[in-house]
Amino acid sequence: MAQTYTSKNIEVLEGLEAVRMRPGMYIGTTGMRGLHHLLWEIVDNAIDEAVDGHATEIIVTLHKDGSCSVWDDGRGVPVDKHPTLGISGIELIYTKLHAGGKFGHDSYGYSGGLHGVGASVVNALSKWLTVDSFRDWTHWQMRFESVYDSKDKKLHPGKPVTDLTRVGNTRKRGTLVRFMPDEAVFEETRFNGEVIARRLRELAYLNSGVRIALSDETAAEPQRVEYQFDGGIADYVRYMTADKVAMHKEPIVLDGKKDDILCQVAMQYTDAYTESVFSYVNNIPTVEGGAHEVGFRSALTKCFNEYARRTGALKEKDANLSGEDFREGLTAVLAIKIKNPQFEGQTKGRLGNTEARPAVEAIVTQRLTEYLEDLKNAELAGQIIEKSVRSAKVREAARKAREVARARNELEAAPLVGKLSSCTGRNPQENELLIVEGDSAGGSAKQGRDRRFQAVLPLRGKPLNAEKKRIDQVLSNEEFRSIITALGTNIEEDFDLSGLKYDKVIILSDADQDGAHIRAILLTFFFRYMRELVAKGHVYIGMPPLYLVRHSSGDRYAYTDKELKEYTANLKSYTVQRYKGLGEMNPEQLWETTMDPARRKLMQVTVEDGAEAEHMISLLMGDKVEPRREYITKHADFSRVDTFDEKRPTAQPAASR
Ligand code: 2B7
Repeated sequence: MAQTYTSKNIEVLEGLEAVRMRPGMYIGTTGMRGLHHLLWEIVDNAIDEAVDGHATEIIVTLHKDGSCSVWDDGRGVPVDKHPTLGISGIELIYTKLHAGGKFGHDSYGYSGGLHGVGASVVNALSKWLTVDSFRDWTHWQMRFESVYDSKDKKLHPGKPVTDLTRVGNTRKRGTLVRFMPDEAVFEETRFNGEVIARRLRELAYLNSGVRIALSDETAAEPQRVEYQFDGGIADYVRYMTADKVAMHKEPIVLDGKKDDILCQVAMQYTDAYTESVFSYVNNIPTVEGGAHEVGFRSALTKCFNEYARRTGALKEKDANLSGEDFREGLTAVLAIKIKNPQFEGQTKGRLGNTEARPAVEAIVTQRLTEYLEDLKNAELAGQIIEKSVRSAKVREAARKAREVARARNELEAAPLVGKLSSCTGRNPQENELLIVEGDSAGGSAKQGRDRRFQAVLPLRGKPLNAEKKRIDQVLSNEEFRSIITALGTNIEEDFDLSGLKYDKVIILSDADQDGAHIRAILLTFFFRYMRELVAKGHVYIGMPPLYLVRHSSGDRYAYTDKELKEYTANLKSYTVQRYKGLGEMNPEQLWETTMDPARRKLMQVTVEDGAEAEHMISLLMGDKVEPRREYITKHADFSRVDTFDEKRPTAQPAASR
């Protein structure tokens, strides 16, 4: 990865050619993620300019020709010649690897760049790129292209094809960068407006006051969204708790700076039973946590325990409450800025800088202590302590109950008999569990499946809403118990992925509102109690077809209304059968349409955007019915659901066996 790539290598590979040769080293992948990474690199520069106090607005535009541009109203990229290199600031930034980036000077204090690459990488991976700098009443422009040289038979990426040109006078100030991702590099070059809007909104929360707009000109109807949150991460927390019952109206805000580490916290308590802490480092989500989260958690535990003793809620003889108890019902955003972030872990989502722990701990301890000492806050503080004491009692009771259950081996025995139809294959990596809504569809799935690798677990009725139950109630629910037992991973702090018996856990529910609700409940359960299962990409949603088109040339299944239109566009006499539920299909049809790995459509559920998932869960599962109904009718599911293509050549249709 980028870490092992030293400046020595760069010299050997000379400039931007190196980026072309190994794009993955700089942007991770050449798939959708990598494509968007290009945009984030440019947006990062605009954000830096804004956070530094020179720009107030950023506009991202998706153009009809497939290119993308970013505007900020900052100082404009410098155009004067570099004293020793003899080229303009623009040329330097866009053609020299790492200029101004990770290895360069730090004109900006805290750089984000997950891979430490800059604008030059974007240029290297683009067909063309233009930079307009509006500075000192002058509009400057320069254009770069990836050009093929017939003499040396080589592609030269990111070459200047114009001089730095004085376009004319201007009253504007700012920078406009427009680029066209090269389809020779990327598997897919179409930007996803939703992904971009979501990230821009996140950036708007994390950088309070900055106005960030997205203008999508690629759609039939041009669309524009604009985000600006003067309350910053406090607004973000409010957004996430919007449909929960909050204990207090205003999120608690704590911030400070220590040893060059800037730290901001916003937190709010609700009547939920789970905790939702989201952390960021230099605007990058740290989904795997790290030193800063550890510091935050220990400060919280320490401060509240001290406060509980000082106010007499905890007696001398009492043991301290555990951190978990103080985090029950907590929704929090922790955002820090640090000079040389070290991202570690499987998805580079964990902060490794050990110095972040004591710094964050000190800042939060100091600020939270001040907050608790303020008499204005005494009532809320008391409520939080009370709630935490209750939580500790319940947790202790649940732990005892679980121990008893474990001793009786209850989780392994009775409820499953006759429900789960396991598969014959013994390799968990090849096996999948189909969780099927309803007994009748469950029956068809059992008959239609390939029993060598497909296990079926039918669900009777609706499992209870995991969002609103305590762990002991979830554990006593038969539907959830059978899922936990079938998967073999256990839950929460006992969760152990190595016990997983199925590589894919596939939810099969009807394509109606009830089906959507059941799906949402199951996803919530996985998200809350087996988050790693979701994070590691084991959870999928099976998509049953909506229609069967019968025609003399053969029958065809349509999975969307769009497909139906396409399939029937040139047909003369045909009939359309609409499927309302999985139960309407016979075993063979169910296999063909929804279970056969070669033909089915699966969506992989990911939790890249935990905060967004959090908001959607509270919408889907919360007490307020109206927003939920609206949401379900508008969207299919929570979180980011990616379409997923798969190939499993070993599987045979049930009918042919
Ligand atoms: C580290 C490099 C990339 N840069 C500057 C100054 C302003 C500035 C930029 C920018 C993205 C798309 C619109 C500094 C910093 C280069 O040096 S980059 N604005 N905006 C940007 O790229 N937006 C700058 C000191 C004095 N004057 C200008």
